[in-house]
Amino acid sequence: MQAVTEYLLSRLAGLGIEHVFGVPGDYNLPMLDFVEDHPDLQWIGSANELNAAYAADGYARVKGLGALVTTYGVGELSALNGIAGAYAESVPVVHVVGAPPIEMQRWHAPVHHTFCDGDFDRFPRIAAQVTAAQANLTTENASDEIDRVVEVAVRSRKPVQIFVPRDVSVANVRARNKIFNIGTSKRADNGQLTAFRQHAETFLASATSVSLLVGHFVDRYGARKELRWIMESGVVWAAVLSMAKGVVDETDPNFVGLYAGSISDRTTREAVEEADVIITAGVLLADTPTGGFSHRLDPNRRIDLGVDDASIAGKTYEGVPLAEGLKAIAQVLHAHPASHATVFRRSSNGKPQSVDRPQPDACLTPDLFWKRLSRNLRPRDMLFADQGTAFYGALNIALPAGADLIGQAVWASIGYTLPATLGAMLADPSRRAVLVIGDGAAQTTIQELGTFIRLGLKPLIVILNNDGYTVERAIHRPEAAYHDIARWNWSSIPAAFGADDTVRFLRAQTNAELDRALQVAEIEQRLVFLEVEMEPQATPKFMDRLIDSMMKGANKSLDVRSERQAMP
Ligand SMILES: Cc1ncc(C[n+]2csc(CCOP(=O)(O)OP(=O)(O)O)c2C)c(N)n1
Ligand SMILES: [Mg+2]
Repeated sequence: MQAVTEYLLSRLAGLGIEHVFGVPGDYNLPMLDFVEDHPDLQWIGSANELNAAYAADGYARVKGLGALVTTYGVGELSALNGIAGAYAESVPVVHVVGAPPIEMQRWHAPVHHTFCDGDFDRFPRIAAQVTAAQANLTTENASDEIDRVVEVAVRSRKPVQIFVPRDVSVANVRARNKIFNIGTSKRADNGQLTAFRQHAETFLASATSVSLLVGHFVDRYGARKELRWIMESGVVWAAVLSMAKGVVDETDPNFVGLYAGSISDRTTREAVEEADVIITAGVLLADTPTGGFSHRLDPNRRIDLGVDDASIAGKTYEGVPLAEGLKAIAQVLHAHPASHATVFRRSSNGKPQSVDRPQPDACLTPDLFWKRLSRNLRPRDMLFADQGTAFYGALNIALPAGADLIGQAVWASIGYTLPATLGAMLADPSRRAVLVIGDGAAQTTIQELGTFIRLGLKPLIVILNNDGYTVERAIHRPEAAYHDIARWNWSSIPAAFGADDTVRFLRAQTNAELDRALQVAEIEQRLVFLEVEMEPQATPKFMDRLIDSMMKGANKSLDVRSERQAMP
């Protein structure tokens, strides 16, 4: 026998979780005792529940699963935006909520953190809207329900919620030894898979050029290995959508850049759209990643590899999981490589466009900043870029091999990346983390800086201080006061969050200052907090193109309907 919480924690630890994020409350305190005493788990107290959810999301993106514990009502609702973001971006997070004791719930008692109307189903109803599965534990159902929802999280790559009444959390259940494997997806239908491979073979036989457009599901469903195998064939030109930047090795000669519909670089766009066969792998063709639905991917020339099925020019093969689909394509391409095109020939090198040569004393612009920062990135770095000018600047740089860009391209909640960086660093301490976040976004989640300092983590954190909400200025009435924010003294922020000499503060306003600051950061052994000042209306060129295209796209609700895909 073991306590319900012990059982739950053994499940999480068995799936590779080593850190649990969250905020205590009287309904979850007995659970936290078990976390505290667990030999393989470390409690990471967060400044608030939203940050905990973001941190668990960042952790899950690197480790495959994340977890947080909050209290009833006040705690879980504070986490809700982070949980919904995990859903939108397909990140498996287990959200455990300490709930009032089960007898209180049965009496409909007017207890704290409720509306005192006896409705204990209200918050589970909310959770059902933003999670793939929910469980209300009782002593009778606890082990079955824990297994059921954790399995949903792992298989669907979506968040789940588990309500654990305080008394149930310490009650005994029978232990079991069921094993889950992260990375498992639905089993392939062998007949369908064979039919798909044969069709792909004939479909590709006469193609002299093949493009491959990669989306984030390739990462979420653990299919990077199969993708690399395709790249090794040397006969496809690969591009990524913004949600998948870093999934293809950008130093590969056949990597052709970021595809975002009409706002892509011309060479990238032509390589993707004009190939004889266009293969899409695990893509989500949402508005921002497609430059406002401006993608042109001829359905008749397409092979689409979805999460659970694949299709060729509209003919669908059910039961072909993404990794299997990629493997089948790799087999076909490796069997007849000579018949397809070879190395991609770049007219303007296929990589992001260069920007003007910087003047040392000139004020920094986003494009100059990113050009300089990208020189400092190393293989396997984790680069985080928050919504705002940061994310759109980051999309336009070339990443070193094995480096990843982490951000929220679709949910796009400002402030996400600061706690997500914390989570990701704990998930893989061997990788360096570089975070670039706007002043507006940072003001929403900056409290988690205290946790970095408390844990002795040493990322490079860059605050882009452009005096407010620059991306919003670019969209609508740049001079409006609602784009302004309080002017913080960023140099005193680290001390306010507990730094003594554990943080190095730097500031840069010109190219020369940025150069010096990054040289210092390169050798600094402490957390580096770098404030980069820019003009309030300085925007990355890529973002200008995106906003322009999105505005046009919004006016014509176009062929989106014909492009609408099954969301996994
Ligand atoms: C939680 C949330 N609230 C509001 C928005 C709308 N929004 C998108 S970008 C942005 C401004 C970001 O400002 P900042 O972080 O300073 O970045 P900048 O564009 O100035 O570089 C806002 C308010 C959002 N995406 N998420
Ligand atoms: Mg700003």
